[in-house]
Amino acid sequence: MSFNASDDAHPHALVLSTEVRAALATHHPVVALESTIIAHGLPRPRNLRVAEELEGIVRSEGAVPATIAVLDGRARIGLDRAGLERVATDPAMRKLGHRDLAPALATGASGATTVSATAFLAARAGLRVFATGGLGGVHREWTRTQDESADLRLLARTGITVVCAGVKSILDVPATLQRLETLGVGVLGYGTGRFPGFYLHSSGEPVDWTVRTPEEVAEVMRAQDALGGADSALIVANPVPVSEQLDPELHDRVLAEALDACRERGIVGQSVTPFLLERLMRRTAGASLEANLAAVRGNVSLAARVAGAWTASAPNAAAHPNGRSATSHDGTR
Ligand code: PSU
Ligand code: MN
Repeated sequence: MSFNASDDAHPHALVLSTEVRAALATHHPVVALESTIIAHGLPRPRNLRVAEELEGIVRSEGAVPATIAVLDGRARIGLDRAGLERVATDPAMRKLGHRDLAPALATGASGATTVSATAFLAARAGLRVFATGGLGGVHREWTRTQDESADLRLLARTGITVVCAGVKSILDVPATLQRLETLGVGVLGYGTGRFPGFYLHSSGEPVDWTVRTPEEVAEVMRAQDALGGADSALIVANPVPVSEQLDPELHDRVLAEALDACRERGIVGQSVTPFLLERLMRRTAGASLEANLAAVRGNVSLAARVAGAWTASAPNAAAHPNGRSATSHDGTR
């Protein structure tokens, strides 16, 4: 599939920052960063500082950050300081999954992008590496609510490498891993044979493949391409260090209580994940937030190194041929 700038009703559906566009053109490493964690996953005003810190981590590893969000009906790939500030502070910022992108563009809405929307836009723009905290997945109440994050199906059909600390531990982790297997999404444990547990170093679940360096991740990406192109995602599951994880006993106790509260209040749909994350933060006196941030920082740093290893090993594969024609220039930076 390709969509072309000149014959599209929304000719500038994707707007790349000048810096991101230049990086892609010169095969310089770029890392996509999602914005839902900033707008809806972290408390204000710390969220803006975190957004800037994460971009700084990407830069310190020699890559270009591309935080992704929709502003006034335009999908932005790479935000300037004012854009980041809007994502972090504007109370009208919606939460946009992949399916929300078209209505948001058509109506001129603004919103932060989840993993599903960010991965979609990043791949369309020609980016291959993406960092986040924890993926969405199958919720523990699935048999009653059928709540499975759109992240999973989108990753099943998007060729992007996602560095994350596993899936959020508020989810049914074994069920989510089963779905990833069914959907054909590759999972690599980074330096571990266990799937990470987001706030926790380990979820206790095994992974089938372990890699130990950014170069090894890049080799797997090249092998995807050698097999005819990455048409599903590669998850690099990077655990938070044991020294920075949430106390597992505290985690289990507080999570059980938060899940009860969520059920009692009848919270459903897009509000479930932000509710649970916020509840955990309050009931652990901020300890879950620190573990979440430690995980995200580690993922962003690793993603930048993976992007570097990948552009070094496949210098002409840095841009996706379909993505580039759908993009335009925003005149910043
Ligand atoms: N990782 C975090 N914090 C978050 C999220 C991920 O550390 O807030 C967001 C991501 O944007 C992910 C979303 O896509 O939570 C999942 O929401 P849902 O379960 O409603 O699909
Ligand atoms: Mn959901």
